Amino acid sequence: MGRVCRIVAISGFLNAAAWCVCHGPDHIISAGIEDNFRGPPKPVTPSARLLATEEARIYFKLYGNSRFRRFDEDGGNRLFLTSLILPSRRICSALFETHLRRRFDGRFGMDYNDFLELGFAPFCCTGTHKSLFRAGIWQGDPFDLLVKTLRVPLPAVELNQFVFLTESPHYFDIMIHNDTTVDYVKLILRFE
Ligand SMILES: [Ca+2]
Ligand SMILES: [Ca+2]
Repeated sequence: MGRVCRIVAISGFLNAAAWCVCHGPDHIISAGIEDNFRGPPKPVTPSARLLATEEARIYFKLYGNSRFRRFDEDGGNRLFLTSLILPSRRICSALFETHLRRRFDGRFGMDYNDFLELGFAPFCCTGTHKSLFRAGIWQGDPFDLLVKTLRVPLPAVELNQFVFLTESPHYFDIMIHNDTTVDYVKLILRFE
């Protein structure tokens, strides 16, 4: 079913910035398994562009292949890189979800500077291969919060621009740095 746009009357005037409502079921694209971090580690599938980012090149240079994190893999100072493939359909709404566990107890440790980056590697500021989200993972949380499910709404217009202006396959790239264990990653999409 298509998208429905509603015209809103405010104070007797029609508001041109009408809001739109997505219909149809959720379409889920995921990687990893929702098993609450149960071992053994499961493989990641980073795109070539994600592997070519500056952060990945630094890890390769310093540690070879020994410091890349898989799903459900614990340990400090490991870079998590994986990618999901977007379908060639016009997206109406998008929500990213992941389940994370911090390595330390929050009072002392190196997870304070961990961050999540989402978008299209090499995560430029402009153009189609840009970053859509980058922020600290644990900043502002209570010390005793060690596990959480993180949900990030994403701009559908940016996802559609990438899907329709670049060649397939359309990789949605995910980076998590670098003392945080990852249970799974998921994109919840609805289409127009
Ligand atoms: Ca860290
Ligand atoms: Ca898992």
